Amino acid sequence: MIKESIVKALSDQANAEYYSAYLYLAMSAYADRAGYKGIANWLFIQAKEEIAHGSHIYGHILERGAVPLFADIKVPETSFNSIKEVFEKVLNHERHVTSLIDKIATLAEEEKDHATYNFIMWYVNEQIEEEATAGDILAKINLTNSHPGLLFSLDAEFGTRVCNDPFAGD
Ligand code: OFO
Repeated sequence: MIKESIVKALSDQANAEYYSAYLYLAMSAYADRAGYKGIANWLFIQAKEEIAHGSHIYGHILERGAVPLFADIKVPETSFNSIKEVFEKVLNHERHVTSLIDKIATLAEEEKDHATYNFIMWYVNEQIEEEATAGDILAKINLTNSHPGLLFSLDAEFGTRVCNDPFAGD
Protein backbone atom coordinates (compact mmCIF):
# COMPACT_ATOMS: atom_id res chain seq x y z
CA MET A 1 0.00 0.00 0.00
CA ILE A 2 1.38 3.40 -0.96
CA LYS A 3 1.93 5.74 2.01
CA GLU A 4 0.09 9.06 2.38
CA SER A 5 3.38 10.96 2.47
CA ILE A 6 4.25 9.55 -0.95
CA VAL A 7 0.80 10.27 -2.40
CA LYS A 8 1.16 13.88 -1.21
CA ALA A 9 4.69 14.24 -2.61
CA LEU A 10 3.74 12.74 -5.98
CA SER A 11 0.54 14.81 -6.19
CA ASP A 12 2.55 17.96 -5.43
CA GLN A 13 4.98 17.00 -8.18
CA ALA A 14 2.16 16.50 -10.68
CA ASN A 15 0.94 19.98 -9.75
CA ALA A 16 4.48 21.34 -10.29
CA GLU A 17 4.56 19.70 -13.74
CA TYR A 18 1.24 21.34 -14.65
CA TYR A 19 2.63 24.64 -13.38
CA SER A 20 5.63 24.11 -15.67
CA ALA A 21 3.17 23.70 -18.55
CA TYR A 22 1.41 26.92 -17.55
CA LEU A 23 4.72 28.79 -17.33
CA TYR A 24 5.87 27.54 -20.73
CA LEU A 25 2.51 28.46 -22.27
CA ALA A 26 2.94 32.00 -20.93
CA MET A 27 6.44 32.10 -22.41
CA SER A 28 5.13 30.71 -25.70
CA ALA A 29 2.51 33.46 -25.85
CA TYR A 30 5.22 36.09 -25.24
CA ALA A 31 7.42 34.65 -28.02
CA ASP A 32 4.46 34.49 -30.41
CA ARG A 33 3.53 38.14 -29.80
CA ALA A 34 7.18 39.16 -30.16
CA GLY A 35 7.22 37.58 -33.64
CA TYR A 36 9.24 34.47 -32.84
CA LYS A 37 6.77 31.84 -34.02
CA GLY A 38 9.32 29.03 -34.04
CA ILE A 39 10.39 29.66 -30.45
CA ALA A 40 6.70 29.92 -29.53
CA ASN A 41 6.21 26.47 -31.10
CA TRP A 42 9.13 25.00 -29.13
CA LEU A 43 7.74 26.35 -25.84
CA PHE A 44 4.20 25.20 -26.68
CA ILE A 45 5.45 21.66 -27.27
CA GLN A 46 7.45 21.85 -24.06
CA ALA A 47 4.21 22.75 -22.25
CA LYS A 48 2.51 19.69 -23.76
CA GLU A 49 5.35 17.47 -22.53
CA GLU A 50 4.96 18.90 -19.03
CA ILE A 51 1.27 17.99 -19.06
CA ALA A 52 2.29 14.44 -20.04
CA HIS A 53 4.79 14.39 -17.14
CA GLY A 54 2.08 15.45 -14.68
CA SER A 55 -0.54 13.05 -16.00
CA HIS A 56 1.90 10.14 -15.86
CA ILE A 57 2.35 10.79 -12.14
CA TYR A 58 -1.41 10.81 -11.57
CA GLY A 59 -1.61 7.51 -13.45
CA HIS A 60 1.06 6.03 -11.19
CA ILE A 61 -0.80 7.06 -8.02
CA LEU A 62 -3.99 5.43 -9.32
CA GLU A 63 -2.09 2.32 -10.35
CA ARG A 64 -0.84 2.03 -6.78
CA GLY A 65 -4.42 2.00 -5.48
CA ALA A 66 -4.58 5.56 -4.13
CA VAL A 67 -6.40 8.74 -5.13
CA PRO A 68 -4.32 11.71 -6.36
CA LEU A 69 -4.66 14.98 -4.45
CA PHE A 70 -5.75 18.07 -6.37
CA ALA A 71 -4.70 21.64 -5.65
CA ASP A 72 -4.70 25.06 -7.31
CA ILE A 73 -2.11 25.61 -10.01
CA LYS A 74 -0.11 28.78 -9.40
CA VAL A 75 -0.50 31.60 -11.93
CA PRO A 76 2.80 31.95 -13.85
CA GLU A 77 4.73 35.07 -14.64
CA THR A 78 3.42 36.42 -17.95
CA SER A 79 5.63 39.36 -18.87
CA PHE A 80 9.15 38.98 -20.18
CA ASN A 81 11.65 41.41 -21.67
CA SER A 82 13.51 39.23 -24.13
CA ILE A 83 13.89 35.71 -25.51
CA LYS A 84 17.16 35.49 -23.61
CA GLU A 85 15.35 36.23 -20.34
CA VAL A 86 12.77 33.56 -21.19
CA PHE A 87 15.40 30.85 -21.54
CA GLU A 88 17.32 31.99 -18.47
CA LYS A 89 14.06 31.44 -16.62
CA VAL A 90 13.49 28.08 -18.30
CA LEU A 91 16.91 26.91 -17.09
CA ASN A 92 16.34 28.20 -13.56
CA HIS A 93 12.92 26.60 -13.46
CA GLU A 94 14.23 23.23 -14.61
CA ARG A 95 16.94 23.37 -11.93
CA HIS A 96 14.19 23.98 -9.39
CA VAL A 97 12.17 21.03 -10.74
CA THR A 98 15.27 18.83 -10.45
CA SER A 99 15.50 19.72 -6.75
CA LEU A 100 11.83 18.74 -6.29
CA ILE A 101 12.34 15.39 -8.02
CA ASP A 102 15.45 14.69 -5.95
CA LYS A 103 13.43 15.24 -2.76
CA ILE A 104 10.89 12.63 -3.88
CA ALA A 105 13.67 10.14 -4.59
CA THR A 106 15.07 10.76 -1.10
CA LEU A 107 11.62 10.39 0.49
CA ALA A 108 10.99 7.15 -1.40
CA GLU A 109 14.30 5.80 -0.08
CA GLU A 110 13.44 6.84 3.48
CA GLU A 111 10.00 5.24 3.23
CA LYS A 112 11.51 2.14 1.61
CA ASP A 113 9.02 2.57 -1.25
CA HIS A 114 10.97 0.85 -4.00
CA ALA A 115 8.15 1.17 -6.55
CA THR A 116 8.09 4.96 -6.19
CA TYR A 117 11.88 5.10 -6.20
CA ASN A 118 11.96 3.13 -9.43
CA PHE A 119 9.16 5.25 -10.93
CA ILE A 120 10.78 8.59 -10.05
CA MET A 121 14.12 7.56 -11.60
CA TRP A 122 12.61 8.24 -15.04
CA TYR A 123 12.13 11.85 -13.91
CA VAL A 124 15.64 12.03 -12.42
CA ASN A 125 17.03 11.10 -15.84
CA GLU A 126 14.61 13.36 -17.68
CA GLN A 127 15.80 16.33 -15.61
CA ILE A 128 19.39 15.78 -16.77
CA GLU A 129 18.11 16.21 -20.33
CA GLU A 130 15.82 19.13 -19.45
CA GLU A 131 18.65 21.11 -17.85
CA ALA A 132 21.12 20.25 -20.62
CA THR A 133 18.66 21.29 -23.34
CA ALA A 134 17.84 24.60 -21.63
CA GLY A 135 21.56 25.27 -21.08
CA ASP A 136 22.39 24.53 -24.73
CA ILE A 137 19.63 26.83 -25.97
CA LEU A 138 20.78 29.61 -23.67
CA ALA A 139 24.36 29.24 -24.93
CA LYS A 140 23.10 29.59 -28.51
CA ILE A 141 21.02 32.63 -27.58
CA ASN A 142 24.07 34.21 -25.94
CA LEU A 143 25.83 33.91 -29.31
CA THR A 144 23.15 36.14 -30.80
CA ASN A 145 24.48 39.09 -28.73
CA SER A 146 27.22 39.57 -31.33
CA HIS A 147 25.26 38.09 -34.27
CA PRO A 148 21.60 39.17 -33.85
CA GLY A 149 20.62 37.49 -37.14
CA LEU A 150 21.28 34.10 -35.53
CA LEU A 151 18.11 34.46 -33.48
CA PHE A 152 16.08 34.18 -36.69
CA SER A 153 17.93 30.97 -37.66
CA LEU A 154 17.24 29.63 -34.19
CA ASP A 155 13.59 30.59 -34.56
CA ALA A 156 13.38 28.65 -37.83
CA GLU A 157 15.06 25.63 -36.22
CA PHE A 158 12.68 25.66 -33.24
CA GLY A 159 9.71 25.85 -35.56
CA THR A 160 10.44 22.29 -36.70
CA ARG A 161 10.02 20.76 -33.22
CA VAL A 162 7.21 18.22 -33.07
CA CYS A 163 5.55 16.68 -30.04
CA ASN A 164 6.64 13.17 -29.04
CA ASP A 165 4.61 11.54 -26.28
CA PRO A 166 7.32 10.41 -23.84
CA PHE A 167 5.01 7.70 -22.50
CA ALA A 168 3.64 6.34 -25.78
CA GLY A 169 3.06 2.65 -25.39
CA ASP A 170 2.86 2.76 -21.56
FE1 OFO B 1 8.76 17.96 -16.37
O1 OFO B 1 10.38 18.48 -17.00
FE2 OFO B 1 10.40 20.31 -17.19
O2 OFO B 1 9.69 20.85 -15.64
